[in-house]
Amino acid sequence: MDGYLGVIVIVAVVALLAAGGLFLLFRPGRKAPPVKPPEAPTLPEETEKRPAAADEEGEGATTTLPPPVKPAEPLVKEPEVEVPPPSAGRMVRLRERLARSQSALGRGLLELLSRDRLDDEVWDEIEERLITADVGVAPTQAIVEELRTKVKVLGSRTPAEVRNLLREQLLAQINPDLDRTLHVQKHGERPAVVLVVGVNGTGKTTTTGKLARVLIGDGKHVVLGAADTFRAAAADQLQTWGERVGAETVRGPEGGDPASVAFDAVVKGIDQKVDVVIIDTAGRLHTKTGLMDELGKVKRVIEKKATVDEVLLVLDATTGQNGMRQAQVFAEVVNITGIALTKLDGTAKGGIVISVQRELGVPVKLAGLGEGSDDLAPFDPEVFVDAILGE
Ligand SMILES: Nc1nc2c(ncn2[C@@H]2O[C@H](COP(=O)(O)OP(=O)(O)OP(=O)(O)O)[C@@H](O)[C@H]2O)c(=O)[nH]1
Ligand SMILES: [Mg+2]
Repeated sequence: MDGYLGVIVIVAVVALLAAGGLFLLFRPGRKAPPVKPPEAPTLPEETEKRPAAADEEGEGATTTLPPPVKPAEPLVKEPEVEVPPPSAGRMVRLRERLARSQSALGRGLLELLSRDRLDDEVWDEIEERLITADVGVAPTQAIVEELRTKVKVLGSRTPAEVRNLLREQLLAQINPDLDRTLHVQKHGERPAVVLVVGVNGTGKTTTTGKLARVLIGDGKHVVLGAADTFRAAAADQLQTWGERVGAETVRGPEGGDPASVAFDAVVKGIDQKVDVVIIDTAGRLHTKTGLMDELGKVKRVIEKKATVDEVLLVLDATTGQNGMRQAQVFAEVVNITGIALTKLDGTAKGGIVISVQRELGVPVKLAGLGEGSDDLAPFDPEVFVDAILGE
C-alpha cells in the first residue's frame, strides 16, 4: 500500500516537473494567448526579440500548461505623500537662481554708476540697460532722474554708497509696501477660493500644483479643481501634482463645462472642510468675449457657493512686452488680485516685476524660479533686489 502511494507521489512529482519544464520552455508567441507567470513579469520587448523557433515551441506546449494564473497585480506603487517645505524662506532658498539670471543687470549698473565721470553717455547707457531688462520707460526715467540728483549730492562715491543708492531706487519702484499676502484664509467653515488664469503655456497648471504645495507646506488642506477641460491631459497633469501631496483633484469630462468643474470643486472643498480650493483654468486666448464669457461664468458659478478670494494671473517673465499685452486682456475681463511671475530663472529681464505691477496695478505675489516642484516662492522685493545687486 505504502509502495503504491509512493509510486503515485513519484508520478505526480514527475508530472509536475514535466509540466514545469514545459512551462519554462513555453514562450508566448504573438499568436499564443498571453500567459504570464506570476513571479516573472516579462517585458514587452522580450517578446519582440524572441526567435521564431521558440514561438513554435511555445504554441505546441499550450495544451499541457497548468491553468492560467491570474496575472500578478501591476507593480505600480501607491504614490508616497510628500511633505513640502513651508512658504517662509523659499525665496531666500531660491536666491541663487535669481542671482544667476539677474545679476548681470546689477553688475552692469553698479559698474556704470561707480565711474568717476558720469556724463550723458553713461546715463544713457544706464537707461538703456534698465529698458532692456523690461523695467519700462516711465519707471526707468524715474530711477535715472533720482539717481542723477542723489549722485550730484554725494559727489565721490564709495562702492557701498553706489549699491545703496541703486538698491533704494529699485526697491522704491518695486514698492515693498504693496500687500502681497495671498488671500487664502477660510471664511468660517467655507474654504477660500483661488482662481488661476493666464495665457496658455505661461505655467498655470504648474503654478497651481506648486501653490498647493506651498499651502500644504504651511499646514493647509487643499482641493484642486481642473477647470481646464479642453484636454484630458490637463486634468491628469494637475491630478499628478495633487496626488503627490495628498490633495484631491476634482475633474470633469473632457470638453465639459469648466464652470461646472469649478462648482464641483468648491462643493467638495466645502464638504471636506478644506482651507483652500485652487482652480486651474484653460489658457487659450480665443476672443476677448469668449474669454470673458468663460471666466465670467466660472467666477459667477463659484460665487453661488463661496467667494473668489484671489484671482492669480500667471505671467511668463520670458515673454516680455508681448506677454504683458496678453495679460492686459485678462486683466480687462476679470478682476486680477495678484500676479504669479513664472520662469524668472530663465530670463535676465527681471525688470518685468516693475512694469507689470505698474501696467496692471496689482502686486507680484508669487515668483516661479524653476521647474522643480518647490521652485515657487512668495515674492519678496528685498530678496529680489539683493539678488540683482549681489551680496
Ligand atoms: N524654468 C521654469 N519653467 C517653468 C516655470 N513655471 C512653469 N514652467 C514650465 O512651463 C511649462 C508650461 O507649464 P504649464 O503649467 O503646463 O503651463 P499652462 O499655462 O498650464 O499651459 P496650458 O495648460 O497649455 O495653457 C512647463 O514645462 C513648466 O515646467 C518656472 O518658474 N521656471
Ligand atoms: Mg495648463
